[in-house]
This record gives sequence, structure tokens and C-alpha cells, in this order.
Amino acid sequence: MGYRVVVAGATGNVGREMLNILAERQFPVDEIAALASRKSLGTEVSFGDKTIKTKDLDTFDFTGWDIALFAVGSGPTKEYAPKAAKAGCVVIDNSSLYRYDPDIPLIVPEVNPEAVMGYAKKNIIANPNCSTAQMVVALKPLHDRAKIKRVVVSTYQSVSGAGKDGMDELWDQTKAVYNPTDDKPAKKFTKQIAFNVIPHIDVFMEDGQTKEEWKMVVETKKIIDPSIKVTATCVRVPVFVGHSEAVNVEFEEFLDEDEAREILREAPGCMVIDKRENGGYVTPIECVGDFATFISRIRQDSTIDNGLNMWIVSDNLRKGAALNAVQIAELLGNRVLKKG
Ligand code: 2RA
Repeated sequence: MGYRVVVAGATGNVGREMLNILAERQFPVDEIAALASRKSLGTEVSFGDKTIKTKDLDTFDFTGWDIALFAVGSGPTKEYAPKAAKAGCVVIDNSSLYRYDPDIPLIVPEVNPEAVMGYAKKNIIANPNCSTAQMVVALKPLHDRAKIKRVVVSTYQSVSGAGKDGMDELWDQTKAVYNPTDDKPAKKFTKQIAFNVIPHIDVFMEDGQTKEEWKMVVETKKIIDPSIKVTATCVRVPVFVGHSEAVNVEFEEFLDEDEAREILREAPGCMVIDKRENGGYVTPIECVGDFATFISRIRQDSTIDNGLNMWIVSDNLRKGAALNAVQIAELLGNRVLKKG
């Protein structure tokens, strides 16, 4: 006995990965429905070795369906997620719409699985921002050992975080550098992204942070511990898939780099690749398609008493979005919606 599962936003980067990962992890699916906007109606998407035609999100009846993975952005989520939840279908939403609602759990299964029990308040669970998810997977086991006081993070975020349009823009601009006649002005990003980096993701806020940076602060507090101070600089880089983060952590007590490395080696969802030699670290191109959160460059920060530096890399479409959502569905299945 399995579940009747819906993927809303099935033709987008994240929606397609949700279908791939449901199949790869052999999630117990009795029936699958792939939903898209009217303009993508009928588009065929893959689910394992099957091909399924998308149905219209606008007219879909969620009654009798168990779980709906949403990857449609905040606007359509606001319109359709409550409809699904009211019909008794548990929504796992990848947009930022519900992440900061105190009545809706924000979950990274390796970090705060117990929060899944809070789903019933609104029948909705929120998936964190991609840049937050990979970071908290690495931080939680260290926090449990030496209590984190402060985190300073700089991100190097791939263009796939901005969707297919972001990937197309990098591709087109890169070609145009060699074929000026192909030149296309920046549209998705504020400046040229090919051979460039842009210190601006999402909108600017009153205090000079961008909303992407604010998300990392607020979500880390909600997922791990509200006492942790976080400051972030989020940067878009000319990489197709894979977010990287340079993370500096200050603890309440001293944590030796070797002990930290051993803790991370044993931690759920983490893969430590950390040798002080050529190539002894992970780069984003190597994480694509993998489930793991990779940690490299673990070293003491000798400028403060209890500090560590590290490099964290993960596939932003997987652990940063689709994989985390499927893992929440697994958690729901194992702890709440037991079947069969
Ligand atoms: C980005 N984290 O990378 C945002 C949304 N996926 O653009």
C-alpha cells in the first residue's frame, strides 16, 4: 500500500527533480499526478522509466490524494496550496510563502525531524531555501557538540537557483562572449553573469541585506536554534548547478578541527572530502546529481577563541529543494501517514 502523490510545478527545474528523486528513492507511490500551469498543459515529464502528461493545476481536485509536493513559486502556492490542504492532502511547499509562519513547520529531516508532527495545524510543511538547507545539515551536528554562537557565511550560488531562465541567460551570454552577434542584454540578472559574479539575490531590504541573506538568518534560527547569530552575503556565480558556501562558525566552547571533521564524517546527509592537497576538496561541478552535502576545508579560525572555517557544497536542486522535499515526504510516511 503506497501513497497518491502530486507534484505541482512538474515542468520546472525543481519539479522535474522531485519526480526524478521520488523514483530514484523508490518512494511508495500508488499513483502520481504531475501538475503544471495551463501554458504547459500536456507537457510530458519523466517519472522513473515512465512518461506522464501534465494536468492543469488550476482545475485539479486534490481530494483523495495523500501528499502534494509544490514547486510553483509563492504566487500560485498562495492560490492552490490551501485548496490542497483543505482537501486533506498534506502540502510540502518549496516556496518561501509559509517558511516563516509559526504554525507551519520548516524542516530539514537530518536536522529537525521531530518538527514534522506540527504538520496537522495547517496540513502544510515548508521546505527551506536552498542555501539554508545545505548549511544547516553541516551546522547541526557541530551545534550539538559545541553550541554555535555566530555564523558568517558567503554563498556562491548557481544560476539554476533562478530557474531555467537563469540557466539560459548564463548559456546565452557565455556564447555571446565568443560570438558578439549573439549578444543578449541581462534580463534575469541585474548585470552580466557570464564571467562575472553578482552580490545580489532576491530584493534589497531596508537594512541593506538582500532577502536571500535575510532568509538564511531567519531560517537557520527556526530550524536549529533562535539564539544563533547569522550574517550572510549571497552571491550569484556563473555555475549552472551547485551552491557553494564559505562558512565561519564561532562556538560557545572550543571545538578542535579534527574532532569537527570526525563528527561531520558520521553526520547524516554529510560527506567530508577534506585533504590539504591539490583537489582535496569539493567543487560544485562534482556535486551535481548527488544527495550529499559535501564539506571541505575544515580548519581552525585562529583569529577568535572558538572558531572554525569550512566549505560547504551541495546540489541546490536536490538537497537545496527537491531531495529535501522528498525526504520530508518520507518522514511523513514513516512517522505520520503510515500505510500498509
Ligand atoms: C536562488 N535560493 O538561488 C534562491 C531561490 N532558489 O535563486
